[in-house]
Amino acid sequence: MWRNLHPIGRHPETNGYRRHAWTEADADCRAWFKAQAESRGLTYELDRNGNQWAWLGDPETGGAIVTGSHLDSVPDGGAFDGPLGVVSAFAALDELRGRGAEFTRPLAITNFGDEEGARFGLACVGSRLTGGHLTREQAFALTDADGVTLPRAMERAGYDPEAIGPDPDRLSRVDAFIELHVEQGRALDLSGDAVGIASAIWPHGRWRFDFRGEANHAGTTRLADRRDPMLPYAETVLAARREARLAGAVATFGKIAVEPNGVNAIPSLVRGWLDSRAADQDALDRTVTAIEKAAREYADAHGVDVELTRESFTPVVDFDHALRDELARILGTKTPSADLRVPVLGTGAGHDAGILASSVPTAMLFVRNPTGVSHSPAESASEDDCVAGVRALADVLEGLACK
Ligand code: HGY
Ligand code: MN
Ligand code: MN
Repeated sequence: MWRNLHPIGRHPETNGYRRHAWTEADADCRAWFKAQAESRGLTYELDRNGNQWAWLGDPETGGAIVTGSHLDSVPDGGAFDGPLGVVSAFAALDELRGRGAEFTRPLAITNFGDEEGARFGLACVGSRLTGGHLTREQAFALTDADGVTLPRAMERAGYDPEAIGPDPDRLSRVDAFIELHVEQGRALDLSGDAVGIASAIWPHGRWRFDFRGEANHAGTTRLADRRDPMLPYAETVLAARREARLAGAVATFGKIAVEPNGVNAIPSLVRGWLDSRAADQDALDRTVTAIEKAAREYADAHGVDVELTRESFTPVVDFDHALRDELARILGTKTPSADLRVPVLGTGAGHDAGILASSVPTAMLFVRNPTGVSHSPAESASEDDCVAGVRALADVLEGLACK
């Protein structure tokens, strides 16, 4: 499975993945998912928001246990973020069939679309639409860097954008959603464990800073006469690091767009995107407020205007305690290798399980990432740890959905 998913959307020079929503690479990943589902005799289904479901048993029965993740990536992302959860779900089903497990309720494996928001800027579009956290109007207004709107992109990929919307009936038939994901951090590497259980997801968001100055000639304009938006942008990036450190948060300016983007032209506009996260809402609010205040002061000092727009936000997710503890019980007792202790850990990374947590009980399993590096071609996980993850997921699914 891994080998025939691996080459899809990988860039030959960087070896990073460019599996962005509703592109050809995304279509190829979706074709892979459909083939895996059908080769196992599962009932393949596409929901109104373009999320893919592979069913064992009749979803109408209700009480389904669902597991899966996403297949899309950030620009030049790694191989594991998302795909490990989907591949492990199919592999865990294979393992359970090998054990002769008898399912007492429906099981579904899912691929949630556009989790990374790499193309349209909003994270978890597929699960947000399904969970009713994104209205049609908001979704229809999403636009990529080339001005293509989400509905146009969906249409070009052969999907009907008119169908999108909340799907409460579907979610009412789900008893629990479990997402296995490569850890995006080093907690398991430091604790020496192959698998962990998620406790919470930090509140996190994305804000766009638009610094508007005055385009002019780079060679003939006196320094005193400039209104250069690049300067307050640069000072704001340094302020973001300072304020995050003070608040014990994280803040990243990882994306910038400059107009007209000419070497010999003072920019008219510099757009910078801030990603900020913190263990609690108060620390996040303090960080972003301080960065915004600094940005306005710097902009004023350079005669530049600045506008701030919040493009994406996910409040803190405290995963369902009963389900979390049930996973710990199952893994603590069922896992054959007694040395597989399963620590419970928080994360700063967003996930579909976080979005769906407000609709159904959700939980996450993390697989050790030996360097913690993610959102990079260098992202890795050992085969042994990935197998331990599949076994743990199989144990959890057996404990929740089988006799
Ligand atoms: O940004 C995140 O935390 C996730 O990878 N979408
Ligand atoms: Mn990611
Ligand atoms: Mn992910």
